[in-house]
Formats: sequence, structure tokens, C-alpha cells
Amino acid sequence: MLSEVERSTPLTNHTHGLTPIAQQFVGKGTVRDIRPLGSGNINDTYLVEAEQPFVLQRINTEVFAQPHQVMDNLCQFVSHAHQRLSQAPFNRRWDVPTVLRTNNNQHHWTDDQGNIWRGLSFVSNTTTFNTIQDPHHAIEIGYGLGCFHSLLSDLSSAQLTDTLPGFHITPNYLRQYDTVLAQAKIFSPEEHHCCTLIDTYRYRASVLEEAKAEGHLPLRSIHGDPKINNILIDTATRQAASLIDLDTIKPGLVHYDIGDCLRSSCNPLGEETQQWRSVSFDVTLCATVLRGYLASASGFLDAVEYDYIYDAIWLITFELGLRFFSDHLVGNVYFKTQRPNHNLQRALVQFQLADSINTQKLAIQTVIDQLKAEYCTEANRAA
Ligand code: GN1
Ligand code: MG
Repeated sequence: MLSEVERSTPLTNHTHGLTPIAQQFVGKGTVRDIRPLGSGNINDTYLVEAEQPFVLQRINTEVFAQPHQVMDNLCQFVSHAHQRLSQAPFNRRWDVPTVLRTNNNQHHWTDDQGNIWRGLSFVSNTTTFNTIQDPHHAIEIGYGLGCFHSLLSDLSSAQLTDTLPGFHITPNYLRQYDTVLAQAKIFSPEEHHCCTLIDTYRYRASVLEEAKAEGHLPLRSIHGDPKINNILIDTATRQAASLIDLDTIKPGLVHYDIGDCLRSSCNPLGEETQQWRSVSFDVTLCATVLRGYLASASGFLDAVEYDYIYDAIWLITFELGLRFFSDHLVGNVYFKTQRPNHNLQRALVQFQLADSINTQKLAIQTVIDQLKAEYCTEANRAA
């Protein structure tokens, strides 16, 4: 079954010429069809129809300068997770994609132009959504992230390479923005609005990095990009069944992930809406997603980690606005765009959302405090 995201992706002729590349991952098997898959902003992703359907991806080496290390992190996670799941299976379906080997037994293929390609097994009978469909879906989005984090919780972050230095380090994005702004021309009222908002909030950009530097928050292995449409939902049971898009598994704070999951799932209009003025953060959804998360993740979360959840929700939202806006100012070199001012519009959405999170701080903090009282055990407090 095709997901909402897949259905919305028009078939293009982009697949022309990909057959010899796909062939590298199927041995003597037949490649029957290749078509674009999903709506990622960074890599190029295709679904290959073969005896076993699989996902073919060109790693964007403008973003991931060390693609071999990305693959090494990915392979480490996959073998760790497969081992964990075979020793202590979850009480539900949970799939971790397999990294396909090429015909010459490598974890990637380099084409004639130097592009790096990889193949991953396709997680079948699942679907994804860009927005929360109902409360059950909200629980499952949180639960899915918790399952993923619990699989990662005993993979030491020291074993993983930092494949994207600066990723989610908000003060760095702010510095980059200041540099870009010094050379940019700001014309439109929307651009002025973004600049004003950044200046209003810039003093809060270091909140997580300071907590990390002061030793309050532990470095863990994280996903890095667990937005709502990376969490696959089983089409039959409607339960979360996998978390995909595994390029940014690396050392970090779980807060980056919690913030990213909540900012993407508690925005009922979705991050691609053009109605940015109508965007708001849904606190009820936030409570439901977080409850789902804690139901599967509370076992390893330290008490102090609860205390930065509000900051993370706000910060990762603000940070993504900053990233989109800076990219708009430099001419859209990082995030793929489909129309003029696309990254500006995306930035406006995130800034509106950050503003809404800020306005509802008390209500969000109350939800977190209640959940902490419910889920945080003595063992977590002693940690
Ligand atoms: C990028 O490629 P995609 O869509 O999975 C970005 C994320 C952003 C996201 C916003 C490596 O992810 O950080 O949150 O766009 N990934 C990278 O949609 O920068
Ligand atoms: Mg991604």
C-alpha cells in the first residue's frame, strides 16, 4: 500500500538511468521498476521493484561529507538492533531495515559520477502520514520513538562517529545566520518578520548546549531526524512498526529527537502548509505523543532529562526555522525546494510554531510535570 507521502509524489523521469545502479544490489535478479519514494529534503530516494522490493538512496554528499562513516554508523546500529531484538523481542512488530550488500559485497555503490548509493530492505505493509490522524496515531508516534530509543539506549555513543558536526547545535546555526545576514538583502515583510523573531529569541539558543556542557544531560546515541513521517505505521494494526531515515544516527541529546518528533507531530497543519499564520502547537496532541513515548522509553530516561523537554520542544522548532531561513537567504543550497520562497515559507511555519509553543509554555510544562510524576521512577531519579 502506498502512503500518503508516496501518493503525493508525482512520478517523474528521474529514474531514467538508475537501473544499472539498482542492479548492483540484486545480483542476477531482475529490476522491474524504479520510482521516487517519500518526500525527503536531503537524499534522493527510490523504491525498486525486484524479487524483494528495496529502497535505493543516493546519499547527498553536500550534506554528508563522510558518507562511508554514515554507512558505518548505520551498519553498527542495524546489527546492534537486530541482535537486541533477537535476544529480547518487543511484544509487537518492530522492523529494523537491513543494509543490502552490493554484488561486490560493499555496503554502498559508487557510480561513474562519484555518487554514493545504498540499498535498504523495504519495510512492507506500512504507511506514513505528515500529520497526526487521531489520538491512537499520536500515541503510536511517541511509542515508536521510544522503541527506537530503547534499542539505542545500550549502544554507546562513543562507538558512533559524529557524521554531521554541528547538527542540532543551535548556537552554531545562529552564528551561521549572522554571517549570512551580514551579506544578504532583506526585502519582504515576511523576511523582516523572521529576522525580528530570531532577534527576540536568540538569547535562548544555548539552553541545551549549556546543559550539556555543564554535565546535566548525558550524551546518548540518537536518531537525529525522527519527524512524524519517518515513523512507519503498520497498515493492519495501526501500530508504529519502524523508524526509518537512519543517516543521522550519531551521538547527541535525546532532546533533539523528542523536540523534533513533537514539533513535527503537534502541528496539525503540517510543516509544508502555506497557511503559516494559522499554525499552532496542539498541547493535547503533545500530551498524547509524550505519553506514548514514556510508555516505551521511561526505563532509561534520567529524571533531569524530563526537566529540559519543554526547552527542547521550543528550541528544535526555533532551530529548524533558523535553518530554513538561513538556507533561503543563501539561495537554497541545503534543503531541496519545489517553488520560489519555499524555504522562507517553511521557516515562517516553524517560527509561528515556536511562538505558539512559547505562548503555551505553562500548559506544556504542566503536561510534562504530570507525566514525570507518573513515569519517572526512583531508579531514574537516582541516576
Ligand atoms: C531534513 O531529509 P529529511 O527531510 O529527512 C533534515 C532534518 C529536518 C527536516 C525538515 C540531515 O530531513 O534535520 O528536520 O529536513 N535532515 C538533515 O523536514 O538536515
Ligand atoms: Mg532525514
